[in-house]
Amino acid sequence: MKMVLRWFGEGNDQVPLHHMKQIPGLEGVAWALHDIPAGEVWPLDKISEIRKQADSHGLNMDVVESVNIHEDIKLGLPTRDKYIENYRTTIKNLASAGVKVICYNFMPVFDWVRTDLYKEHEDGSTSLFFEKSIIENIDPMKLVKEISLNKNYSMPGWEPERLKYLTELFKQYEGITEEDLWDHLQYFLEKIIPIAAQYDIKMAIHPDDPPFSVFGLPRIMKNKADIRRLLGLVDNPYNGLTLCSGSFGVNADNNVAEMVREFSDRIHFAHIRNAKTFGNGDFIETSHRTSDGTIDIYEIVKALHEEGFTGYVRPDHGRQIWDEECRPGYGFYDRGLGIMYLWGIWDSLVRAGKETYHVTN
Ligand code: CS2
Ligand code: MN
Repeated sequence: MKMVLRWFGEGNDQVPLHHMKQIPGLEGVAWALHDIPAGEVWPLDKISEIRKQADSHGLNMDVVESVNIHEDIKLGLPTRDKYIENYRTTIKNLASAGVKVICYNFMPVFDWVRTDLYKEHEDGSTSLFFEKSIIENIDPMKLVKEISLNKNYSMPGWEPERLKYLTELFKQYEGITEEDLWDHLQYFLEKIIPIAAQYDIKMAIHPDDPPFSVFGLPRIMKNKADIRRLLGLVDNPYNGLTLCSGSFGVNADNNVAEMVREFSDRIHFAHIRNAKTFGNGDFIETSHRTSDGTIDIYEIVKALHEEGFTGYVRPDHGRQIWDEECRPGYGFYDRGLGIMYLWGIWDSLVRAGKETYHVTN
C-alpha cells in the first residue's frame, strides 16, 4: 500500500508539508483546490503550483480528494452537460501533473454528516459524533449553522458556497428518488470514464457517510449491493472505489474486510479509520486501534495485504488530542498515530508472510 495524508493546501492546513514528510513511510498528499467551486475547471497554473510544493518536499500528489460534482449533475438537470465537460477538462489538466486517482462522491447536498464535532471521550480527547435522534429532529439549516459557525477552519464538504442555496437545493431534490440518482450517476460515468481511461486516471467514488439516508435525501453508495451496481454501470477498471472503512463500517451489516476481498481490483484508494457504534444508529469516531472501536481494522488491513493491494491508503479522521488546534476530524497527531498503527499491522503481515515462505521453502 502507498501511504498518503490529506492536505488542505498551503495556508489552509495547520500542518506544513515538511512535518508531514516526517511521518514514516508517507509518500504523498491527497489534495484538492479547495477554492475552486464545484463545476468549474481546475486551471493548469494552480495545479502546477501544487506540483512544485509537493515536489519540493519529496511528496507525490497522485491522489486528488475530491473533485466535487456539481449538484446539477446529481440532479440530472440539462445544465449538467456543461459541468461534465468542465470535469473532463479538469481530468485532462490533472493528468498533466501526473495525477493517478480522483476521489469523488455522489451524495446530494451534504457530504459527511455529524451532530457534534467535539464530543469528549473519557480521556479528554474529542472527536466527531453522530446521534441519529438529533438528525431525525433537527432542521438541516440549524445544523449547517452550528457546523459552519464555530470554526476557524472551513470544513470539507460544508463549504459556504455549496450551502448558500440550501433551501432551494432541498426543493430541487423533492421527488428525486434513489433510482433517479443512479441514472444520473450512470450518465456522468459514461461520459467521464472513457476520458479517465484515456488519461490513465482512476475514478474512485467515496461511500455515503453515514451509509444511510439523512434528511430524506436519496443516498446510493451504502453497501455491497450498491458497489456491485456501481461497478456494473460502466464495467471498466477506471470506474472504481474509495473504500472508506469508517463510512461503510458504522452499519453492522457491512463487513468491510469482506468488501475488500470482493472488490480489491477496483479499490483505488482506501480511507481507514475506526468508530464505535452503539446499536441505535449513533456512533463516535475513535483512534484507529481495532480494540478502541467496532470496526475490525486489523482484518481490513489483513484483507488488503492478502489481496496484494498496491493502491493508495490514508488514515481517515482522527481524534483531537494533546490540545491540538485543528479542523475537527483532521488532527495531525492522531492521524499520525493511525498511520503507525496501519504500518505496524502491515509490516508484521509482510514479515510473517516471508517467514512462512522461508519455512515452507
Ligand atoms: C472525508 C469525505 O472528511 C471526510 O469525511 O472522508 O469528506 C471525503 O473527502 C469525501 O466524501 C470524498 O469525496
Ligand atoms: Mn472517508
